[in-house]
Formats: sequence, C-alpha cells, structure tokens
Amino acid sequence: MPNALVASAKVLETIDERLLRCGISRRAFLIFCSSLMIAAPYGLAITEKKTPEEVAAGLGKVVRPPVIWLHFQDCTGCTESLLQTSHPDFGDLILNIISLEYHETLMAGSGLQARQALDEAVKKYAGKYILVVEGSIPTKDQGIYMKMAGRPALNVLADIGGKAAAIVAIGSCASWGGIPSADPDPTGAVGVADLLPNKSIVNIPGCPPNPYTLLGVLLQYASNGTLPEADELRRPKFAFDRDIHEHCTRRAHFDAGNFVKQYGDEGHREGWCLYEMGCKGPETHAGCSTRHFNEIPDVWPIGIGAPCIGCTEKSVAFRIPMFQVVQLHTIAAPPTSFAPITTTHGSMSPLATGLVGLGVGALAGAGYVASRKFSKEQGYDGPPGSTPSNSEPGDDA
Ligand code: FSX
Ligand code: SF4
Ligand code: F3S
Repeated sequence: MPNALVASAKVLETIDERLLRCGISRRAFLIFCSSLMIAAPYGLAITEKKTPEEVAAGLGKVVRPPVIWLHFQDCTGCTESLLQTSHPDFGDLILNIISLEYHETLMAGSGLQARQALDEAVKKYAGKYILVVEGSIPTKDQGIYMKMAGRPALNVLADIGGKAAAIVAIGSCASWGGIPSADPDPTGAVGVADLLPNKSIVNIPGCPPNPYTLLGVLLQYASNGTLPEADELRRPKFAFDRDIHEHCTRRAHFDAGNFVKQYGDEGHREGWCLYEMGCKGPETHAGCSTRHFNEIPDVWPIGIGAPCIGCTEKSVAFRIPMFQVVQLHTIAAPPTSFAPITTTHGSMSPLATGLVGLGVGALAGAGYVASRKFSKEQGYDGPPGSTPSNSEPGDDA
C-alpha cells in the first residue's frame, strides 16, 4: 500500500520537527519509545530488535499522521485511557506524535467553530487521514438517538469514514457495539465494520482498550503505510494473539486448584485464581496479562483482584453474565513457564508476571529496564509535572 502520508510531508511535520518545535526533550521521547517497545513490540516493525535510541531515531523521521477522532455512543473511557498515563505528560507527548485534527473531548472549540474545524480537516486530508471511531453507532430510528451537527450518526460515519485512508475502531463499542448493544439494545448499536465492511478497518476492542495498541497501529501506518496483520475479528494479532489465561499472573493457582470463592476471602487476599468468580480469561484474547495499563505494574483487571469480563471478545462481554463460569474447552497444555504459586503482587518482574514467550519476554524486559533507567535519570519517579515538556496538549498551531 503506498503511503499517502509521504505525499503530505510538505504540510505535515515529522515527529522530530514537532518535538523540537514544542521544546520536548529527547530524553522524554526516549522514555516514551521504551514504553512503546514493551507495549506494542510487534505492532511496530520499527521497534523490533532495536535499542530505545534506535527506535527514537526511526520514529523521529516519521511524518505525524493526521487523525480525526469521532465520538458516537461511548463513555469516553477510550480517550481517558489514552490520556491517563503514569509518566508525567505522556498524554501530552502522545498528542504531539500524532496530528490530532479533531477530537470533541480535547478541543477547545465548540458549536460552529468545531464543525468548521472538522469540515476543514476532512477536506484538507481527504484520502489521507486516519479516522478513529470511539463508541457504537445507533442504527434504529435514524437521528433520534444521536446527531452530530444536525446529521444522523449513520450519515456522519458514511461521509467521514468514506473519505478516510483507514479506520481504527477504538474500544469494544466501536468494534461491535459494546455496552450500548447489550440486551435489549434500544438503539440498534453496531460497530464500524458492520456499516463500512469494505474499508480498511482495524478493531482495537477493550472497554477500555490498551492505548499502546492504538499507538502501535497509528505509528506503523505512519511509518510504512501498512496496517498490522489482523485476526478474523480484525484485531491486530500483535496485541490479541494470546488469551489472558495463558500468561495470567494467577495461572499457577488455577493449575494448583486454588480458587477464590468470595470477594475478600482468604484466597482473594492471597491472589488466588478468579475462575470460580466468573473470570473469562480462558476464552479472552488480549495482551492485558503481559501489557499492563498506564505503565503501572499490576494495573489490569485481574491484577487488582477483579475477574476478566472478556471485554475484548465480541461474544463474551455484555453477552455472558459476569459470574457465569466459562467452559474450559479452549485450554491447551500449560505453558512451559508461568508464575510460581508464591508470586507476590504489587511489583513487576518478568518471572512474577508469568510473562510472555521467550522473545517477547526478552524484549519486554529490556524495554522495561531501559524505561526504569531513563525514568531514574530524569527523576520521573517524582511527582507529576516534572517532564521537560512545555507544549500544550493538542496544540497544533
Ligand atoms: Fe465503549 Fe469507549 Fe467501553 Fe467506554 O468510549 S469501549 S464504553 S470504556 O470508552 O467506547
Ligand atoms: Fe487468571 Fe482467570 Fe485464568 Fe484464573 S481463570 S488463571 S484468574 S485468567
Ligand atoms: Fe478486558 Fe479482561 Fe483485559 S476484562 S481489560 S480483556 S483482563
């Protein structure tokens, strides 16, 4: 696929140019790159078998991809998960790496001003922009449940989605309906691919999804004009090629028959397996057990003591009751390495997280160590606000 962004290089900055113009330090970018290597190592060819410095050098030359972000029926949790990063000002950095042309939650303008900004962005980057869709689209009683600037949601998606180079459906709602489509589904909520089946669409389900998966997809597209290899549900394989149960930090307890019976019981306090509490990990494909949220070790549902509800699966979350125990027909032989029963919770180690296969584990470990090293050098373990960035989020002037 030819990279349409290359043709736009004269009007769009490279990431390096942008960071320089906004006074963002190289070190802040290096820390970000090492986090990216942990979270989306295979989503981005540019990160494979490289040091953070090499990754930063490669990414710096990439033209910032123009992104138009539309909200439909959603809770805005997908946007929140992108912005709620643990490193100070990572959200700011992310917004400098992509060229966010329109985003209702983040932009200052409203009303006519916002509508004009959207129209201008669509016109200026027609055929080149990536459309990110957050939320499901109502199909019943057109215009009753949602309108944008007087237009029914269906028309907005057909128009703006039709002119996009590619579409990323962020979150389970945009992927296939999500919460709004739960029974009795009053709005007839569907995902983007149901309405635009012939477009290039990547689904990044999750409620909310891991934001680094989105970054991996956007940056791969920006760097070489391709989208990652996807599974039958259009999910990028690099992030959804394994099930939660396979590398779960509590897997050793599952194999030993140690199950939580009730929230707050001794097993729950000890970090035992949540299978009998309805955990859907055995039939849920996602990287949560190895790529935690917001760069904080153990920040993922099972890590904080809640069962996986299967939020990345089309036929699990919001379809199967939360406490219903899943069948174990999908479970293969246990992996050769996973966490010992004595795993302690609250800190990350390659062993304790039961992590990943050998290759991914090595890369993730190296990236994590690198990020810690840079963090300490930068004093990023300190209070928020210490990043040497002085740009405004979304400032694209
Ligand atoms: Fe849906 Fe996104 Fe769940 Fe919320 O908006 S995927 S309800 S976390 O945030 O669309
Ligand atoms: Fe982890 Fe759930 Fe599997 Fe138990 S059932 S090991 S908590 S994924
Ligand atoms: Fe969702 Fe399960 Fe991960 S609920 S966030 S897929 S652990």
